[in-house]
Amino acid sequence: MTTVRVVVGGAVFDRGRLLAARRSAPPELAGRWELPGGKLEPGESARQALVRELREELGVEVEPLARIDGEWPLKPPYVLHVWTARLLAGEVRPLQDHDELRWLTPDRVDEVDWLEADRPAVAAAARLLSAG
Ligand code: 9L3
Ligand code: MG
Repeated sequence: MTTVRVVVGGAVFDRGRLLAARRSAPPELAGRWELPGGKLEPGESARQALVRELREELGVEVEPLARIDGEWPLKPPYVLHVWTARLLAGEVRPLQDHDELRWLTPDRVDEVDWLEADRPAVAAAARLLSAG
């Protein structure tokens, strides 16, 4: 039996915009945009992992809000879950694994080349932002 392992991504909202992060590593993903985040560590909840990952990768504190329905396949055994999150404090900086960050209004989320796995969650996040 194989057990799936969860990667959590954050749809980070601030002032009506969604955060997009461009990966700098690994080489096969470099240049593609994602909802920042990473793998759950043993014993961690998705919310805890998201808070830790965004602190490490972006230097900010976020409050996870709600999970976006769905689960998207990554390289086995990983699957992507996405949570909306609110920026609490700090200014995002690409500290790890990213070389550019962009805040996108919901009408402009298609302007960056998202990783395939992230696209459905990005569309859902943009709808949530548009709905206010
Ligand atoms: N991944 C895809 N979309 C995302 C995230 C955060 C991650 N929004 C993929 C990229 C890697 C794997 O999941 O193949 C693990 O991510 P990380 O720990 O390298 O960020
Ligand atoms: Mg990561």
